[in-house]
Amino acid sequence: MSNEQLDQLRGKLDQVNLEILDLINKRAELVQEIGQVKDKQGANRFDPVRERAMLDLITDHNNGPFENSTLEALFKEIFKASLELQEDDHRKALLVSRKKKPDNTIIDINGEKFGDGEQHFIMGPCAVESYDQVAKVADAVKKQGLKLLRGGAFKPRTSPYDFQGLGLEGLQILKKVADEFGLAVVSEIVNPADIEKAVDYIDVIQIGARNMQNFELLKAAGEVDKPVLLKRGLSATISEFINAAEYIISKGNGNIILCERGIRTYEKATRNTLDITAVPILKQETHLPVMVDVTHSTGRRDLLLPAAKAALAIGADGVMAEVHPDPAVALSDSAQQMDIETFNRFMAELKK
Ligand SMILES: [Mn+2]
Repeated sequence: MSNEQLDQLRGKLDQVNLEILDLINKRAELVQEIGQVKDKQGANRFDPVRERAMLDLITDHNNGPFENSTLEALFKEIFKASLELQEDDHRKALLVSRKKKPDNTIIDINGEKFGDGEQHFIMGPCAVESYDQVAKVADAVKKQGLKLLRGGAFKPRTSPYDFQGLGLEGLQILKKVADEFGLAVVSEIVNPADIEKAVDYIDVIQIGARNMQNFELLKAAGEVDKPVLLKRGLSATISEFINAAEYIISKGNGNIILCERGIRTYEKATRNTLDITAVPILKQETHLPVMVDVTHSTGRRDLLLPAAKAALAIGADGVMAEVHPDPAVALSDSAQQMDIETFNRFMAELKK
C-alpha cells in the first residue's frame, strides 16, 4: 500500500470520526430535551425498558463487522454518558449548590454569624440530664465567650434500652438555662410532629445522623423559620448528604448548617472515621456553612483537640463537641465528653 493510499484512508477515518462526534452530540441534545419533558411529567430519567428497545433496534440492524455484544457495550456507554449529562443539569439546579448561589449563606444565631469566615463553636452536654448539669456547662460555655449551647432532649439511641432523653422536660430545662446565660439552644428533634412545639424552646433544630434521610422530618424542618443543623448520616455519601439538605431548602428554609460527624468504615480505632475532606467538598459544592462534630466522629477524648484543629485548618466554619461536668457519670457518650477543665484547655488551644 502506498503512503498516498494510507493518507487517503486516514483522511476518511477522520471524516467518519467527526461525523460520529456530530451525531453523538446531536443525540445528547435530544436526550436533554427528553429529560426536560420527563421533568415536567415527573417521570424517571432512566427507563430500562426503553433502553432495551434501543439496544434491540441497534443489534437487529447490525450487519457487522462488530459483534452485537461489542455494539451493546459501546452504546451502553453512550447511553450512560447521556444520562449523566441530565444529572449534571440537575445538579446545577440544586438550591443548596454553589452553582445556584455563589455567595456563602450566613446564618445569624444569637449574634454568631455562621458562614462569615470566622470560627464558631457549639458546645454542651450530649444529653440533658438535670438543670444543675446543664447550668454548669452553660456557665463554662458563657465564660469562654461562646453563644450557643447544645444538649439532647430526644436521644435516638442504638439500643431501645439506652437512655432516651428527657423529652419536652429536657427542652424546658435547656430553655431556662439558655435564657439565664444568654445562650441560644441547639437541640435534636426526632419526630416531625414535635417540631411545632419544639420551636418555642430551641433556636436551632438539629437533625441527627440517624435521621438524615428521614424525609418527613426534613420536610417538616424545611417548613419552619428556624435554622437547621443537619448531621451527615453514618453511612451517607456526600451526595446523599447534600440531597438531604436539598429536602429542607426545597420547602423554603435555606438556613442550614451541615455537620460532618464521621462515617462508618472498617476502622475500629475510632468510633467513626472523620471524613475531613468532606468539609472542603461541601464548601465547594454548596453555599452552606459546614461544621465538624469532633465528639461523635472520633469517640475519643484524646482526639478531640487534634480533630478540631484539623477541621478549622481545612476550612470548617465551626466545631461542635460535647461537654459534661462529670463525664464519668454521664447517661450517654461518657467516654468522649470533656469535663469543664478539659473544655477550657481545649478552647484555649484552639484560640491560639
Ligand atoms: Mn452524644
